Amino acid sequence: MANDYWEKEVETLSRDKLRKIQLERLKKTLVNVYENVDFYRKKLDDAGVDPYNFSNLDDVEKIPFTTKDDLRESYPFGLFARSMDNVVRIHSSSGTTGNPVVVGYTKNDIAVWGNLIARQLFSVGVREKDIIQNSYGYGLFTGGLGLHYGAELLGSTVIPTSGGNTERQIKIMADYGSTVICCTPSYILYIAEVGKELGVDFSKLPLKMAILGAEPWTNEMRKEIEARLFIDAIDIYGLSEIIGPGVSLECLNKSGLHVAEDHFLVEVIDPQTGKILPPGKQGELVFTTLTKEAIPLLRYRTRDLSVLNIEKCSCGRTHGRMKKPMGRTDDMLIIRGINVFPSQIEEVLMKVKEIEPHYLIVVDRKNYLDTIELWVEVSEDVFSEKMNDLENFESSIEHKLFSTIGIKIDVRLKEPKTIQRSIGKAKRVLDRRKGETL
Ligand code: DLL
Repeated sequence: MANDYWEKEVETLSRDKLRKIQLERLKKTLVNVYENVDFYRKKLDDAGVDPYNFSNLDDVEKIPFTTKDDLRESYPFGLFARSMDNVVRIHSSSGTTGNPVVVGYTKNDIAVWGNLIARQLFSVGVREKDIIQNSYGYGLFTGGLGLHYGAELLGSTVIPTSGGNTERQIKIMADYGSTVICCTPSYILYIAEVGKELGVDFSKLPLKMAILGAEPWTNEMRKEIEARLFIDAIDIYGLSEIIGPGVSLECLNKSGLHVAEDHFLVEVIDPQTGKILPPGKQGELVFTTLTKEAIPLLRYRTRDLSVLNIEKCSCGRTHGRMKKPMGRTDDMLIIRGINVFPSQIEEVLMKVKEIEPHYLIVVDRKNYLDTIELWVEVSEDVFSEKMNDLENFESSIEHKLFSTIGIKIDVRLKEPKTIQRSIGKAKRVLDRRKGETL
């Protein structure tokens, strides 16, 4: 079934043809931003890039990067290449500090986005008969509305539940027979937990798939989710700046997320030097939009870390795959000089059978020294069973963490349901060095 295509020709283009299309579209994008966005006219002039004579895709490295700060500094509409007469939708993503990033869409941008999502959902076997419970937040966040229109275009039935009200979500899932759910990986775990409390047997529900993203999650977490809900868990990636969800999606092989390369030019760069890295090397993802009209971005630095693979996939698709993003350059914790990613900790943790997939990494500085604690819940049974032996259990996890990551992390086992649950993006790190509080 998944060997059917929504747009076979585009999805299976040879790399050569794909590059030709990318070059044509990049040329148009360069002219669009040069003629309509002061910021880019200056940037391209300064870099000596002539948008009217751009003839080689490899010259992309001459184009300057765009950063989140550039977007924040041009708040709200400074990077728009179209007037408001042509912009039909606004979304924004709120950072914790500074101005939010604001993005706009023309009618065509919305149509392209919907088609992309439809193509991606189709690629994992979603069809007209499916009932999609869309539990991504509706509103300024791109998740809810972004998936909504693509799912409708595909012809599936969409239930726009948005996030939250978890008991109602479960009732709807059971009563309306949702076959697919879209939400964050942390929220589906919460749904599983509440469902269990309500006595729901997920193996008896029609639910068969979850489209999970908007935050990093490991393959170990995937196994946990699939086992608890008796479903396939598929990774979806995207960011507001580039379009929202729909930048890439895994196929059923679950071996990398296919980037919609006819709409986005993807590069992986060395975050320190800015140099392009070859496929197979880990670095920062950089995207250039190739068809966006309202707010096209050139070489946008995502800060997300991944690895590219441009080999043809056994699903038949030729669009390159990005490895599950393992985190962001700015998520990296530096603990007494050692670099640690939350995803490394999650990977080790999820292999320990007795613990629950709810954790928080607490970083602090005491007497000028960085400290790192891992708060993790254990199930009710384990908590009472191992009550006398918790210390030993903690040390055994500490040992596992040390042998994989090379740093001493103090494990604090917590009673069930003491770590905050999330309905959207989970907060996995509490960095008290930055003054963060619970
Ligand atoms: O999170 C868009 C989205 C909605 C993606 C629904 C998938 C599903 P932002 O709020 O702008 O947009 O956040 C974008 O979230 O740069 C990554 O750091 C992170 N992120 C998104 N998807 C994934 C994923 C949406 N599958 C930021 N794995 C990105 C890891 C992800 N990180």
